[in-house]
Amino acid sequence: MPQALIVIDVQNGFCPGGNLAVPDGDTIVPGINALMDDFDHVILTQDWHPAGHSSFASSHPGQDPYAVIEMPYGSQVLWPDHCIQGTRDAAFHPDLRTDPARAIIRKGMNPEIDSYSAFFENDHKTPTGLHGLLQTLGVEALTMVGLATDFCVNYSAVDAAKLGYAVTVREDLTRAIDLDGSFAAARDGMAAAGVALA
Ligand code: VGL
Ligand code: ZN
Repeated sequence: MPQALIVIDVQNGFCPGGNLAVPDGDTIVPGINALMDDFDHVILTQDWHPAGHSSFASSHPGQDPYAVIEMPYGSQVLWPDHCIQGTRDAAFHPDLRTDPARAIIRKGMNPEIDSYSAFFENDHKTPTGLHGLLQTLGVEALTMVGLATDFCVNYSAVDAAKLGYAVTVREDLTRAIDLDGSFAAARDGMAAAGVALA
């Protein structure tokens, strides 16, 4: 049965020096690179926002980064401007191997809706196309790594489990933002969804 490695958002923006830096985000790159050869398919995701995206605090006058507001699709953390299409911040970490990737799934492109999950936008309905790709390839088991554990990895892993995939998150190859206990909540949520934390 083919297995896929899903590498979530290993981009400059989430590494030290980036606009939404995750502590030690860059330290997982060598381990992820080494893991790629063990999989039938490697898929990368890339947070890829237009300027002025609705998830940016700068798009909401009077709001500061990390405030939480209500959007039509649910609550939304407001982020610093990050991963704007075509910028250095949005590029993959320069040491990440990209040659083995079968596909790059870009997300967060709709100006009105954030997209943490590799499968659906944050309305939990609009697909990115990743599920269709994996089905076409006959993939039923996924291993996930990347950034950030408590946001994009968490949402992707929980959606994948709900879609019926066998999901393993290699926690040693993820790093967390950890806002107000979001890391502990994410671990509980993933475990409850049947995701294996390895
Ligand atoms: C992410 C916040 C905003 C992530 C992306 O990759 O975890 N987090 N955009
Ligand atoms: Zn983002």
